[in-house]
Amino acid sequence: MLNQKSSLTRRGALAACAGAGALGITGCGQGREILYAADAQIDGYPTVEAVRFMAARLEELTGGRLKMNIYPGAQLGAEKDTLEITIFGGLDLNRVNIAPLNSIARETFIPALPFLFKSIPHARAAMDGAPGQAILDALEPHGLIGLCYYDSGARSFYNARRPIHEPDDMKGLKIRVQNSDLYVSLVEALGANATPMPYGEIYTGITQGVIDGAENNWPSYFTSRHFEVARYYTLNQHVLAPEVLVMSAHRWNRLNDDDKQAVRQAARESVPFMRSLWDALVDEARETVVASGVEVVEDVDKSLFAARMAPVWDRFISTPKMQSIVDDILSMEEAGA
Ligand code: GTR
Repeated sequence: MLNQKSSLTRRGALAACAGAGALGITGCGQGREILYAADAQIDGYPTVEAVRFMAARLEELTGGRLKMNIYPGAQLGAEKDTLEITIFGGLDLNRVNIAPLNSIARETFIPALPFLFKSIPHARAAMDGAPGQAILDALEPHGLIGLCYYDSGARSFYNARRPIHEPDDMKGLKIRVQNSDLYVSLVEALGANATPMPYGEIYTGITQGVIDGAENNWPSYFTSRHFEVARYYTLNQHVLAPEVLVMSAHRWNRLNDDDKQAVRQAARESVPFMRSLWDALVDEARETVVASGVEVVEDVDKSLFAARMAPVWDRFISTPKMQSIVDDILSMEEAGA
């Protein structure tokens, strides 16, 4: 764990390197170029390991010229803040959930629409295909290059108060959400109170009663240790939105064409690697959490949650372009994706 002093020193180093890059001075790090990457998840989490895998491939593909330094565990700040830094060019790469991108490009609302994807294969096919690419492309005018998606499974509600069997059980609960209007709407649609808050503050928030619970996938619920303090988990699976790896357009625009291709290739190759780690961690998380005695509500009528959350679709699909991406995603499911 970094203390505040070393964290500040590291920030200073980052700023100096970014500044050097902006002046066209390469080789911040003995003749090599270093790309700085952030992740809010802890070291060892599949997204962090995937970016490490990418770093190794990038080094190989560029004959050791492009290296990466990866800072996991929100050492450089919460996702919302590191994204701003990435847009300004103070960070080169950032692995984030799609939710904090919602306030940057509205197309990113699409994968977070409740009950959009019918299955994990459907979500993977849509994100790997044309709809996913259209959403990544929408980031570019906002200073971010979308490189690839990683899995994030299904998000479900957990809390410290009571088991949730149906939407009405959510009434009055204070539920932490990511920094996204869509997530606020999802939770309010169930009659609960939505509290946007950084990921790193949830554990204490629950122990202190500032919030009653949150929502996330099995691996996050497990690795964040939220399951220790929020002992009711309901598999209502309202959102199957992915993680995203983005690069600062400032840095991207200074790469030559070969290096751009190497970055894209290394990112692409890290996706199947991430998914194999992910699938294994989902199983491990579920087993460990269940063994710890958490009350898991599996028998839940998802259609009741879907019906309550349905108005969110109309509210957040705000352009014909967005509607057409949504239609493409839905047709992929019909085609048996
Ligand atoms: C996790 C995701 C993190 C972060 C977190 C959250 O599933 O991997 O990047 O977005 O959720 O809820 O803040």
